[in-house]
Amino acid sequence: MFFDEAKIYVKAGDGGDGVVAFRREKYVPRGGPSGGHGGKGGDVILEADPHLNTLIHFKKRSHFKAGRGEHGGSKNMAGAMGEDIVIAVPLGTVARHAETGELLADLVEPGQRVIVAQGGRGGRGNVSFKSSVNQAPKMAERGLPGQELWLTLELKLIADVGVIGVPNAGKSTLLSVVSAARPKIADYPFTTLQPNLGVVELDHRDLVMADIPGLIEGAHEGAGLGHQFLRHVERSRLLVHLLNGAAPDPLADFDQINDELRLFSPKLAQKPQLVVLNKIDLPDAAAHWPAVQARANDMGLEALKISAVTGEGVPALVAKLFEKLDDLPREPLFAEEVPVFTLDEDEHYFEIEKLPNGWRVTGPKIEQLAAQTYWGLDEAVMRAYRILDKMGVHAALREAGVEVGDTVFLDDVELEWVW
Ligand SMILES: Nc1nc2c(ncn2[C@@H]2O[C@H](COP(=O)(O)OP(=O)(O)OP(=O)(O)O)[C@@H](O)[C@H]2O)c(=O)[nH]1
Ligand SMILES: [Mg+2]
Repeated sequence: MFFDEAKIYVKAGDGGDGVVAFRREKYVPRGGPSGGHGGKGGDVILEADPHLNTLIHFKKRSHFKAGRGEHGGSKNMAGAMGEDIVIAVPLGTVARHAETGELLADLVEPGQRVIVAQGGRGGRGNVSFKSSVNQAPKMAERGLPGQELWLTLELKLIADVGVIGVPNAGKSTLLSVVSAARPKIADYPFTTLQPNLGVVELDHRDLVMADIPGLIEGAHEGAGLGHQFLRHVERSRLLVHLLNGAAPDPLADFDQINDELRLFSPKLAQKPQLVVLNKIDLPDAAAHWPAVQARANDMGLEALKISAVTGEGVPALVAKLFEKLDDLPREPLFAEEVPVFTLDEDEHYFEIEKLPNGWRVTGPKIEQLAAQTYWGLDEAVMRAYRILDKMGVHAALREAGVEVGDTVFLDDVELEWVW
């Protein structure tokens, strides 16, 4: 398969901070809590856009950031949500986490959207921490950072037209004259070792044509090279069956290749075929034409004759390809992999590390707590300690040998241990 590739950096918006505030009312010395929530940060979204054909636009721009959530207001006002950013990609784009390789999105439907980086949650204002025992909480949460990561984007180009035939039929020559592709061409079999793809244009429309290595008897069992590449044309909508007009018996080749297709995959054998006799510039090839045409007609197939070298019949072939494709539905691309967005498996998991000057605790929940807590507010700190206790962090630290007065880093927040 042919890939177009790009690497981009995405950063979702940070969540806005929650606020500590109290109502001021006439005759009421101290009103209830009224600190609003911070807004959620914007998400980074990929959207499949049918008007795009390549990933080339990411050469110009490779960094994308969504908006941050606003902080909460004092009068119970929630902060505004950060704005999402929508990145348009062509159909057939697969997005992976650049470091882990994890599949994040496989965009196949026009307009399909997938969130690839989640905006951070807004922090809760002190309204949320009011309880029967604490009518006036002096604590709130800070917003969480938005996810940020590098993505690799790969575009799987699916050929609309697959050119099949025996070695030396002139498949690569044909591709080279109808597209900008420059495949290797030579007068011996198996010149083509890898599929070549080219874009064929006509009146502002385009189609993708694939030229694969030549097929021989036994191809379905792995003889020659064609076998591994038949999959490549399995998704194409139309096959051009190219016959080598210079061969002693092009029709025998034709039958042979059709047998191989059937044996490899019935689905492939049923694909619409256009029978094309090549090398018609040679007298021997021209002599084969009436028989080829008759056979194709018997099978209900259309036949054309061309010379890829002189160009005779080539424009008619190109026009025919576009005409045929107009009537053939696009296959849904592929559903081998389902898009998933996984969160960290065990969010309570943490690790303790001994540093020369203290200790460091890390883990997904620890990271969240460190970012979320207003470390200057006693009540917020007490709450954080309670959560750490429930998670078993205290016990683990004690076991590791932490003593009162030691320095403990919660992710990157420095604390003096007081337990
Ligand atoms: N006279 C004549 N020769 C042609 C024509 N088309 C291709 N050839 C020649 O046929 C030979 C094989 O051409 P390729 O395009 O490499 O054939 P292929 O089908 O890609 O071959 P493999 O990659 O080996 O399967 C080359 O020497 C071409 O110049 C044609 O229309 N007329
Ligand atoms: Mg070739």
